[in-house]
Amino acid sequence: MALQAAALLPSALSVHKEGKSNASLKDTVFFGASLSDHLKFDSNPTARTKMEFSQGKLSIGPIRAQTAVTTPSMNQAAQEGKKTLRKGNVLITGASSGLGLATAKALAETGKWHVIMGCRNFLKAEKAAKAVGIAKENYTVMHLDLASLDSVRQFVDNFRRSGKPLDVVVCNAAVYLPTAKEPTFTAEGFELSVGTNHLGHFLLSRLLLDDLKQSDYPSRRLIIVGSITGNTNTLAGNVPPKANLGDLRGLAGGLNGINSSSMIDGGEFDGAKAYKDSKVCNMLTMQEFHRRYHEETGIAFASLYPGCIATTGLFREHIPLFRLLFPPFQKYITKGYVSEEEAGKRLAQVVSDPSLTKSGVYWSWNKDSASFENQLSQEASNADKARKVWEISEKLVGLA
Ligand code: LMG
Ligand code: NDP
Ligand code: PMR
Repeated sequence: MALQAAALLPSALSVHKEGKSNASLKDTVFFGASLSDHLKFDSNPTARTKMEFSQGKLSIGPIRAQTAVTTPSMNQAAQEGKKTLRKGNVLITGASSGLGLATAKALAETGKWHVIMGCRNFLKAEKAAKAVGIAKENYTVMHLDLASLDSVRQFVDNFRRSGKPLDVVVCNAAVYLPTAKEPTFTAEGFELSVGTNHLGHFLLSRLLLDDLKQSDYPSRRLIIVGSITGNTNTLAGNVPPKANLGDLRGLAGGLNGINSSSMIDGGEFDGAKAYKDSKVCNMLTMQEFHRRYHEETGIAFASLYPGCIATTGLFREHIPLFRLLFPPFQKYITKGYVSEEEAGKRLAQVVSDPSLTKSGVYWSWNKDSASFENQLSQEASNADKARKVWEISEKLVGLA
């Protein structure tokens, strides 16, 4: 059994494997992370995670994975004796490029995961999966356009009809519109960056929470990708325009640019700020999920900053000069750069590593590529704001 459990550990995801040599305290602080934060371990895990930690790497978690069966509704007790191994099923939104694709590849390669690629462009996703060599049996592309709440609901229906259990959800997709002069809008009329990055994912993850609850997988997780640029306690987060949700008046007004501002704080449209604001919403949502549901469900809720992946499609709307200079700037000046492959391994750790089960955490990696619990900015960790964003968002997406 121990050997089987070891086999479940994705060896490619070892924390220290991709260690970079020239780490310095200065680099790390510049990067918005202090070495003293490195690998702070969970001092107060739930009973569930305690078991996983207390037994170290070959933990209860992976061993219980051996007992899983294909029916999500059957409980653990009913499974005693039926040691059927199944793969974990992980949904990754926006898996057709960049971080999402690299994560899908890293997980699929372990042989322990079936990746559901939730993508707006079906053909692009199929081609991307093939191009990076993900084996056919390890992925399924399903249509999901986060800029349409109907599409989100349709996706959830389709997924349920597939009969697959759902074990981990990764809210990864995003758009960044730094050069837009005027706002554009989702199908329901929300400003596109916040509408896609936050509201689409908010509805998706609220609906899929039920599916995660029904999963018998040992370590169920809901992960929402955050970013350093939404955190004003870092240098990167202080590059203007800075994230600021203000008193949420624009969000409360529906972000439609007609009878309310298209910006959360009620200000003038600024695409770069809208993106950073959306990332703050992502990080706040993760914490509110944790407060509301972790104890009751045992599901781990987490966010992360995977590093600056300066080569992805995220910057497709930026001016060509920026796209040319940004990667060398991040590589040689800030040293915040990571490759898509490395970032994919980091996110894959948050999906499946037995040592990253703690809930309510914003993960980051230091220069040696070791994970640690990072601090969020004041705004991105404000519990009152998290509750308000949650309550307004549920009204906007039709859940309240
Ligand atoms: C807004 O501008 C835009 O208005 C908005 O549309 C959106 O894009 C938003 O956050 C995104 O930014 C904000 C403004 C920040 O941005 C700038 O004007 C910064 C300049 C462009 C930055 C591009 C990054 C890539 C670039 C490169 C630079 C250099 C060189 C590189 C090369 C390679 C080498 C091998 O405005 C400010 O933050 C104001 C302060 C700006 C000055 C920053 C000074 C900080 C110093 C840090 C190091 C910078 C580099 C120095 C160069 C050294 C050369 C060797
Ligand atoms: P990419 O542009 O490569 O990936 C974004 C993905 O989101 C694409 O697959 C895109 O689909 C998808 N997407 C966009 N809009 C929608 C939509 N309406 N419905 C469904 N999918 C959609 O960027 P990255 O890989 O860099 O970004 C991934 C995540 O990482 C984002 O959450 C971003 O905020 C975060 N991040 C990125 C950093 C970086 O430095 N790049 C740093 C910190 C965080 P399509 O392929 O069809 O365009
Ligand atoms: Mg930033 C410590 C350094 C650091 C890091 C880790 C990032 C990450 N950036 C840093 C510093 C700086 N940036 C500095 C000093 C500047 C001024 C020259 C700068 C500028 C800058 C711009 C114009 N940076 C940017 C932009 C973008 O358009 C990107 C952005 O804000 O997207 C929202 C961006 C980013 N810098 C980062 C990261 C990770 C990004 C992009 C991705 C993201 O947050 O999702």
